[in-house]
Amino acid sequence: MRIVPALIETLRRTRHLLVLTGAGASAESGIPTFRDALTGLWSRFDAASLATPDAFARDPDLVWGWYAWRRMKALQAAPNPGHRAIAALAARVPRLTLVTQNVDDLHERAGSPAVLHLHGSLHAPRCVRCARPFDLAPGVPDEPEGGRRLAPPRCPQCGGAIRPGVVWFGESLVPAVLDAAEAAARACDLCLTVGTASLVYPAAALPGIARDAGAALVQVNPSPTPLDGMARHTLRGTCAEVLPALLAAAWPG
Ligand code: BJW
Ligand code: ZN
Repeated sequence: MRIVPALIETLRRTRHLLVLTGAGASAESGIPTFRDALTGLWSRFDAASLATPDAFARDPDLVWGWYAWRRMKALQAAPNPGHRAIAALAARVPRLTLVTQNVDDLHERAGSPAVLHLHGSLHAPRCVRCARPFDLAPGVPDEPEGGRRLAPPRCPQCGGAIRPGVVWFGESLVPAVLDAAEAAARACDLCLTVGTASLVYPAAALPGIARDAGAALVQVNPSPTPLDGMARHTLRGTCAEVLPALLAAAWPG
């Protein structure tokens, strides 16, 4: 992996680094990306058609079962060298804001504090009726490989159905989280996108906001993305190979 001297200089001079991650950041931890084909019970569906309020209203057991299975996969997964390199970057730059579209907690488990989760979390379900958080049983749920349909639990306070605490298509992001991410995009001098297809808004608008405010854009992705024409540097590789190499090139030893 060749990392050009200009990129090393940019990184070393960075005062406020915004890192925006997507599903590719967790791929090497064994969590399929959003656009990978589904397997098992869900092989007839695509992820985008399950991640909607309509899908949950139409068939709550199907959608809750899918999220229970994904929560199990996330709890069984471990952070990869890419997650760890991002946590290590925070010690190298004066300020780092980490914004993720991922609903797993692998950044936190790699040691990144204060992660802005634009699309919520697999681990924070809530009641559809009264919005109170619901306590999941601790530990890894005992889901069969391939998954199963599963009725959502009911809210102990009001009897409403419990839904995953994620942001589905057509739903608004939590305003305070989006505001903080946009403020970081306007304030950063380097925006590093990692493992995102950059197709889903408003997350996909953050690099453009950063660039319009004068930041350099750098992306890590093995495949082409809409940012290719906009990024100052594109590192064609996977997170777990590129990010540790970038860190070592900028701060050897
Ligand atoms: C690797 C790798 C490795 C692989 N290393 N890389 C403006 C224009 C057009 C449409 C809209 C717009 N504004 C809003 C919309 C509508 C919609 C939208 O964006 N639609 C687009 C599809 C066009 N947005 C919304 O509805 C948002 N809400 C909203 O805007 O509210 C106001 C509003 C409502 C209605 C109308 C207008 C405004 C909400 C979006 C919520 C997204 N939620 C999901 C599901 C979360 C829960 C769950 O996980 O189940 O979030 S969708 C899904 O996509 C998930 C992801 O976080 C998100 C982004 O995906 P990501 O991370 O980019 O992953 P992939 O899988 O797509 O790509 C993986 C990438 O990794 C690839 O590039 C690989 O190459 C790469 N890769 N291995 C590095 N090892
Ligand atoms: Zn309730």
